Amino acid sequence: MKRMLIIGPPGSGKGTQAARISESLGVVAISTGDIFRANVKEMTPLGVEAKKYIDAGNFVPDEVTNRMVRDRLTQDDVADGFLLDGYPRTSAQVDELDDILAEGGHELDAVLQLTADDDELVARLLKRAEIEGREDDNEEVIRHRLGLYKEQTQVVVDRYLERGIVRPVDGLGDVDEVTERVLGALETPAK
Ligand code: B4P
Repeated sequence: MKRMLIIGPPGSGKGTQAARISESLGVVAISTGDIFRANVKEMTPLGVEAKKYIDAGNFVPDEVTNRMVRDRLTQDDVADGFLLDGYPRTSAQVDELDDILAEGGHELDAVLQLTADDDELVARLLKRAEIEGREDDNEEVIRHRLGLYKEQTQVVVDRYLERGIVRPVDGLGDVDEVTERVLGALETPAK
């Protein structure tokens, strides 16, 4: 399993689990959210552009996001594999990822799908708001992000389900428990 992604609603534990899987399996984890936030912090042109979307809980436009991911996935350190976290989030991003991989003669091996109910997701993100103070972690924006997930990202999961590469993982429970399930899911047949 070399080329993977982790998908799930905001607060489902994508970033948390991606860091652990990356360490366990020795693959490079790439988080689009982290790349955007690093650019916002440095006030690069990309960061200035992205900030207005992120703070409102909206997706950064596909064109901007796709260009950034293309740049990242064509670097040498991912030639042997990667774990994408937070991308693709729209159908257009699925197409772009397919193109990038096909150009290198590759395809996606696995999609880890984390699930959790809305009340748990909101509770986790409000807790993170207290600790990290992220602008996009207030209840109104969180509910908006959850809505966008259902409207635009569920179709991404559906497209991968059609390919039979999705491995659903229950994201409820403590972080270690979920990590065990994620690693176990990579050993079992996909749906
Ligand atoms: P992300 O950074 O992907 O933000 P997120 O959906 O909130 O997920 P994250 O990975 O940070 O949180 P996690 O679930 O691990 O995106 C932020 C924004 O960037 C987007 O809204 C969008 O504007 C933009 N963006 C990013 N990618 C984009 C794309 N492809 N296209 C367009 N725009 C894009 O964890 C959440 C909290 O839960 C943490 O505090 C964690 O500690 C806690 N937690 C995790 N697991 C837990 C567990 N088992 N139990 C209890 N708490 C847990």
